Amino acid sequence: MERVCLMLGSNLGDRISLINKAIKLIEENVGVNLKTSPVFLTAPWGTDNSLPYLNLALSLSTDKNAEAVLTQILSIEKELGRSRDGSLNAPRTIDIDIVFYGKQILNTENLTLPHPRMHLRRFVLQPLFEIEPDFIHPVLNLSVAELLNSCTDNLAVSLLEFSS
Ligand code: PH2
Ligand code: MG
Ligand code: MG
Repeated sequence: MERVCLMLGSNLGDRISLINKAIKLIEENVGVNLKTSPVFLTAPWGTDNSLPYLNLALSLSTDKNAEAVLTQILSIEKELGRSRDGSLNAPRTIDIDIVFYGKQILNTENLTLPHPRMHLRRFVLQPLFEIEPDFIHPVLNLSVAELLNSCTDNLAVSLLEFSS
């Protein structure tokens, strides 16, 4: 069994319902859900003219390898109406990214582990900090708490009230 940390994001459609549906499908198809972060309302990173996101982090225990997890999450994204026609940071109903797969370091055409931009993004680090503050980034050798402390991304990240 391996620990896998996922980042969920949505900035199109009924964001909270899409995120809840994604969590359910992840629990059914990826692994045992160990920890779920609160939902955060976050300013769009990497593009000025996009819509605000909801973001949330999950920590799971899985018996699937990283490629198999990726296959499952791509299929869940598709089921929840994710289109990949748009530009790189185009609005999306749901985006599910693998942030960490245990301590695995990987660089293939389909998958880079840990997620190559996670340490540059407060919208990833803040939710992840809520559930895995002591997890050590296997390349940077810093904990999530340390990465958050030294993160220079100042885009707004705030707790969404009344979320589960
Ligand atoms: N995802 C992106 C690009 N920008 N910004 C926020 N706030 N949240 C995201 O999930 C996000 C983003 C590409 O996947
Ligand atoms: Mg993403
Ligand atoms: Mg993605």
